[in-house]
Formats: sequence, structure tokens, C-alpha cells
Amino acid sequence: MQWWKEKVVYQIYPRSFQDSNGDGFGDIPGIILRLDKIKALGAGIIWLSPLYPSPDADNGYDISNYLGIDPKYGTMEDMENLIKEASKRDIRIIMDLVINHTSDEHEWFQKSRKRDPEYADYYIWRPAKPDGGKPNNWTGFFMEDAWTWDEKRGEYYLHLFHRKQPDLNYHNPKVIEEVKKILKFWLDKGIAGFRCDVINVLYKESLADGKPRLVVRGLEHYKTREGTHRILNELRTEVLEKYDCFTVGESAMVDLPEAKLLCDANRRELDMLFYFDHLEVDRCVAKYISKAFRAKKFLEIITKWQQGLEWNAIYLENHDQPRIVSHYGDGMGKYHARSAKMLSVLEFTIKGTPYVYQGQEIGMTNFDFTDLSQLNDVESLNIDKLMQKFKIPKNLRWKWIKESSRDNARTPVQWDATNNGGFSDEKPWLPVNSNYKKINYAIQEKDSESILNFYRKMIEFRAQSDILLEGEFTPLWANKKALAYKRTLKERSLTVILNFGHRPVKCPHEGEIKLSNIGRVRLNGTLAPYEAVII
Ligand code: TEU
Repeated sequence: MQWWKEKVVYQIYPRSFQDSNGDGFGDIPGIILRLDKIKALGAGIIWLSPLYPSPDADNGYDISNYLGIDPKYGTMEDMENLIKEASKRDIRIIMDLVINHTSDEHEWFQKSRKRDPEYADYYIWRPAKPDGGKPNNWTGFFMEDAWTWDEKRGEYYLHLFHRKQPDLNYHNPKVIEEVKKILKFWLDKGIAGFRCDVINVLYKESLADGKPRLVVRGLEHYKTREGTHRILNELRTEVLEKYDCFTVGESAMVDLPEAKLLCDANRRELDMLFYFDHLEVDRCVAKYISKAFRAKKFLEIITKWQQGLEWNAIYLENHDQPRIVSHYGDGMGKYHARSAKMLSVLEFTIKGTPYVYQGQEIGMTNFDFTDLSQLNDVESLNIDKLMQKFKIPKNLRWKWIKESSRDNARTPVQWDATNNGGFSDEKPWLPVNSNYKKINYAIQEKDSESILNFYRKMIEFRAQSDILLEGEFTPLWANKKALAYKRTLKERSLTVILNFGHRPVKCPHEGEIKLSNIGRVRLNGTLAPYEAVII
């Protein structure tokens, strides 16, 4: 089994992880200070969200230099030190690779605007239509038009995200060569792979008008096209395979047939993929509007991906998603800890490489902001503007944004009960959740029954179980709020039963309990609220 299948990944969103120099931003020396905690959790890989120089139109996902470190996070020497310190603890590091777009402040874009012959075709430029209109009707992921006029060049450029994130032109072989240089640069520094941002939209096959859709109009012209498969194969065979590394792609609106192509080992493209299906069981209009959670639907989705792909990237949280305990758990309710533990049983008992997002292991909850003005997330701010256009009343807009905002996951990590949750001595860039005195690392480290200690136990349990690492996944049953599945290796199996609801449910199983999130020793026909058992 490849090493990246056995290990657990820990995602760090650097600006909110640990500030070491009192500027309110997390930084690399701060990460080094906390490495022992990640080791103690049992994670063996760290994924770092972008640390490259960036004007921060999208919190670092707009990169102005791929071969540097933004001074607010530290220096290249700090980065090398981090790789070394992690390695001492047997932890490997993967970087975020954001290559669909750069920042408009990247040197390439600056030269491209001036039509510098070397860079003129690095981006997707088109003249205005004869009537002055935009080149096509596409809209982007952040609810804006996908084209912006550039005065200097006298043309429009395409951006699927923010207007400060122009899309690179993958019809230009020079762009692919640049990406190879970036990969080599970091791999030579000892990086163990990449999380590849929106990787299935790189290649725009045509710039024809898109079919009518509310958001991302034009998607059918660039989602998982043949050109993208070709580029991924080229990067892999010419660079990545020469190193001991792996890739996890992040994909926009991918379906199973597309994912199968992207992850098929024989095609040599990606090693695994993040998709969103399983987090949208209770959402509609992408993720913005909520509906009831149905365990039956959830199990169907999990089953589809578990049985459809050889290997999955398993995650319940990241820097774009609400906190899972507030989403599928009981939030700050009386079952906060129990539901967080139940969700960890899910995460570590399905087949794939698990990704834990910073703070998930202590059950951090959604933020408790009270007003839009406290938000930073460009996506939330834009969706608010769009909803205003549709005359949606303020309280409803706030309700929806509160549930879906990416800032839910971006508040600083709650390390202890001191000022700013031990994250920083100074005012943090985004406020700390006011529940930090109740929910923090220091308290949970001392409490053997804490969520943190349960996570450690689950990670260890998975590491010791060949059934959980390799076994086949079979769904057993589900009703509105509870579900069960089995993992089987040869003649041995483990059955996992999870209750996602506030009420007890019938549980038709018998057998020896291997693990329980409420300390249960015997099954008696019912499962308590938010209970999880492995038998
Ligand atoms: O996100 C890609 C993506 O698909 C998002 O639009 C996603 O649908 C949305 O954020 C979910 O709320 C990646 C990064 O993870 C995100 O932080 C960046 O903003 C985005 O790419 C652009 O680089």
C-alpha cells in the first residue's frame, strides 16, 4: 500500500493557525511551534493552504509568485526549516497548487497586459464584440461576470473566480512548461506532493456562449475536458513520477464518470480527488440554501463514491466549508462533543485517505458573527450582492450566508482560554469564535474523554486495522437519521452504525463492540442520539 494511503492528512490554513510574531496573522514559525500537536494527533502529512506571495483578493488563492513565500508568513528559510522539522517527526508536507489562475499582480499578467511577446498569450484575452459587449455570456464561481476589461491591453480577460484571478491559457505550451518548473522547484525542496486547486477546469475547450444557468454559466465548455486530462498526464509522467509524491485534485462540480477518468491509476493523472456531493445532502442551489438531512441519501452518496473509485480522499471540512459539527452534528447543542465524535467515526471508517482540517479535531463550530460587516470571504460578500438583486430580504440573506460562508472555517484555531484563544497576542485578522473558553486544545488535552482524544483514538484504530485500510465497503441500511455499513477483508468485517439525529433509533445489530463514542459495552436494540458504534 502506498504511504499516502495509510497516513492521515492534516490541513493547515496558515493565516488562522498560529501567529508567532504578534501581527494577527498565522505564520510558518507558528506552524513549527505546533508540530508536536499534529504528531500527537497521529497525522503523517500536512497540506498547507497557499503561503506564496499574494495580494489576498482570495486569501492567497491569487498567487503573485509561485516560487516565494509571502513575508507575512515568514521567509523561504522558515519554509525549509518547517520541511526539516516536520520530517524529523516523520511528517511530510504537501503544498497547494493553484494553477488555473494567477493573481493579476503576477509578473506574467503584468507583461501580458503590455503585450510583451513572450507573455502575450499566457492568459485568455479577447477583444470586445462589435457592440462593445463581452466575448461570451459566461459567469464565474464568485457570482460575477467571467470577463473584465483591461484598459492597458484594450481587451477583456477571462477569470472564473475573482477579477484579480485571471485564468491562465492552457492552449499555450509555455504555460505548461512554467507549471513544470513550479512543481520541480518545490519537489526539489522536499515537498511530498500537491493539492491541486480546481484542477478539472484548466483547459477551456471553446469560448462559445454557455447554456442558461444561474451561476458558472459556460461550465460545459471547460469542465473536465480532454485537454485537461492531457495536461495532467503530461505533468505526471514528465515531472511528478520522478519523485516520491502524490496529488489530490480539487474539482469543481465533478461527477463520478469524470472522477473515474481523473483518478484511474492507468491513465496517470491524479492520485485522488476532492468532490463535494457528500457535503451537499442538505443543500440546494449548490450549497446556499438548506434542506433536511436524510441519512438514506447520505449513505447512497457515500456508497456511490466508495464503490465507484478505487481510492477516495475523505474529508468533512476544509477552508471552504462550514464546520462539520455545525453542519451534520449538533453544533453548540447538548450533543456537541458526542456528535463530533460520531462524525470522526464516519471519517476514519470509510475507505480512503482522511483529511482533517485544523480545529476539526477539537470540534470547532461555525463562527458566531452577527452581521455581514464582520465577514471577509469574497464569496459570501458577492452572494449577498446577488441575492439583493433578487430582492431577497436581509434576514433570509443573512441566514443562508451564515450557514454557508467560508469564514465559518476560517476563524483562528482555539488553542487555549487566554486572550484570542492563544492564537495571537494582537487582534487577529478574523475574530476568534467567542466559544474559545469552552472549546479549546488545552482543555481537551487534559480530558481523556475529549473530542481531541477521541480523534487520536480513531486515527490509531484506523492505523491498526487492515480491514479499515483496505477492506471493501458495503452499505447495510439507512433510515431518516441513522445508517450502517460494513467493511470487509477476506472473512473478517467491521460494521459501523451511526445516528445523525437527536432521538434514539432502533438498532438491529448484535456483536462485540470494538468502539463506541458513548462508552457503551453492550448493544440493546437502540442507538442513543448521535451515537456511533463499531462492531
Ligand atoms: O475552491 C474551488 C471551488 O470550487 C470553490 O468555488 C468552491 O466551490 C467554493 O469555494 C465552495 O464554497 C478553490 C479554493 O479551495 C478556494 O478557496 C478558492 O477560492 C478557489 O479555489 C479559487 O482558487
